[in-house]
Amino acid sequence: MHEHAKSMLAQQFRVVEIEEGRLAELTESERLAVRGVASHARIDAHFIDLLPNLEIIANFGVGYEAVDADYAHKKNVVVTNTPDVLTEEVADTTVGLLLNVVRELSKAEQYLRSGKWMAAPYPLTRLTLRDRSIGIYGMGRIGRAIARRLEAFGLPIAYHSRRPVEGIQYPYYETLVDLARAVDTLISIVPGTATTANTINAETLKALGGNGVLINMGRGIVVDERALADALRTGTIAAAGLDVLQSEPNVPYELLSLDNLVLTPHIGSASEHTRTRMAELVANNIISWFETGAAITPVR
Ligand code: NAP
Ligand code: 8YV
Repeated sequence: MHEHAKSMLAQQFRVVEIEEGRLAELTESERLAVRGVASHARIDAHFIDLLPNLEIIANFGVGYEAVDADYAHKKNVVVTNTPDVLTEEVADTTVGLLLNVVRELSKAEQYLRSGKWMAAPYPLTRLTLRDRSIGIYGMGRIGRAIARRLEAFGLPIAYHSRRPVEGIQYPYYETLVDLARAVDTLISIVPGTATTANTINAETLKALGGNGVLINMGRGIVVDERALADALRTGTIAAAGLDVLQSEPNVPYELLSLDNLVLTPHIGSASEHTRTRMAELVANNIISWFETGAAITPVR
C-alpha cells in the first residue's frame, strides 16, 4: 500500500500490514479486530469470510476486478475505488503511448543511443497520427478525457460502449467490430470483466485492418494476446501499444519479440502526483466511512 495512505490511516486507526495471501496467519483476535481493508491485491470470498467484522474494502485503483464486489455486497461490506483522481494522468499516458507507437519514439531513442545516427538519419516512420480516425472502446471517464485530447489533435472520434453516452456527440457504434471497421486506431479503456474478456480478438483485429493501430490502456484480459501477436506478425494490423497484459508482470515471449509493438509496465496512473491523490482517496474513503457512515466513492 502507498505510504501516504498508510500514514493517513495510522493517524486514526491501528494499522496492520498483511502480505497478499497471508491473512490466515493472523490470530483469530487480530482477524476479529479488522473492520476496514485498504488494498490493491486480490480480495476473494475466502478473504472476506476470514474477517467477520469487516465493513469496508478500499481498493487502490479505479478498476476493482481484483475484489469480489458481488460477494462483499452480499456480506454488507462496502467496496470503494479511486475514480476521477487518475483520469487525466491515464489519458495523458494513453496519448503518449499512441504517439510512441506511430512515431516510434522509443525505437528512435535506442537508435540514437546505439550510435547509429552517426551513420544515417533515423528512417521515416511508416505510421503517423495524421489522417487517422480514432475509435474509443469505453466512453467512460478516461475514455472521454482521451477523446478530448485527441479532438484537439484534429482527429475524428467514434466510440463503442454498451449504450450511447448522453451528451456525447461522437458517432456511436453498437458493436465493437463495427467500430473497429469504421476506424483505423482503436483505443481500449474498458474494465476487465466477463463481458469485455477477449473481445479484442482475431475478428476485431481483422476489422481494424492493415493500417490499424491498437492501444490497450484498460485491462490485459480484454485482448486475446495470441490473436494480437498473430495480427502484428502477419500485418493484419500495423502496430500496437499495450500498457496492460493478461498475466502481469509476466510478458509472453511472442509479444516481446515483436518490433511493431510498444510495451509499458502498467504505468497509466503511475506518477508520484497521481498515486498520492489515489492514496488520499483510499484513506479518505475509510475515514469517511467510520466518521459518517458513508464512503466517498463506493462502487455501487
Ligand atoms: P468508467 O468511467 O466506468 O468507464 C468504463 C467504460 O467502459 C464505460 O463507458 C462503460 O460503458 C464501458 N464498458 C464497460 N463494460 C463494457 C462492455 N462490456 N462493452 C462495452 N463497453 C463497456 O471507468 P474509467 O474510470 O474510465 O476506467 C476505465 C478502466 O480503465 C478501469 O476499469 C481500469 O480497468 C482501466 N484503467 C487502467 C489504468 C492503467 O494504469 N492502465 C489506470 C486506470 C484505469 P457501459 O457501462 O455503458 O458499457
Ligand atoms: C493502478 C489502475 O496502477 O486504477 C486502475 O484501475 O489500473 C491503475 O491506476 C492500479 O490499480 C494500482 O494497483
